[in-house]
Amino acid sequence: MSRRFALTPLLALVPVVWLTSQSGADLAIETVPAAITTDPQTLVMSGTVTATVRNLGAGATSGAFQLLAFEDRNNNRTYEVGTDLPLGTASQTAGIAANGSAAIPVSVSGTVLFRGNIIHFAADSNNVIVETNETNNLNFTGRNSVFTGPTDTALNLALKWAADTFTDSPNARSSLVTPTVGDINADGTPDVVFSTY
Ligand SMILES: [Ca+2]
Ligand SMILES: [Ca+2]
Ligand SMILES: [Ca+2]
Repeated sequence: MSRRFALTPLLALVPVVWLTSQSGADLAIETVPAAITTDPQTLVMSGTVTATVRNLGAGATSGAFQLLAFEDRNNNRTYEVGTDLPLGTASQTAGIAANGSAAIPVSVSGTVLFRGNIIHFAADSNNVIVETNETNNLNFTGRNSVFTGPTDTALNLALKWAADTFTDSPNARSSLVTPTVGDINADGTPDVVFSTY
């Protein structure tokens, strides 16, 4: 009899542990806003932006989790309280099915270091969803930015003006001042003004 009573509490714990580890959810941020409105003078970022979170796993999420937007001030691509700047959080209360996604709006507010700075988003920032991969929950603005240079970067120099063809003082070889640009004769075309000797 004493052996039967000893096993009962142990068996009651087993299903709880099994269900949690077998949920199979895996949150990842699929898309983030291309840009977030920032006042160029005050550097205050504001507005509502939307990030899309996808469940890459084979199991649905259960329970609410938090989405965090922040400025990564120590550039380590993770959020540290007291170091990084939190800009806003949103709660996703509905579950996300396997391979399903949710567009989550986040109200952001804060003064960033400079206009256009990269903003990070972290899914399940409060770490309540057990996932098969906990290392892919971040994404950030500008990630898909690419540099598009001119198709032909070769310099094709051409002589625009020659001093000896000037109407005034074609024999002058030096200038006293830094050339100034202005539309002197109001014809809509900028003029270059300087004195020579
Ligand atoms: Ca994940
Ligand atoms: Ca950080
Ligand atoms: Ca998690």
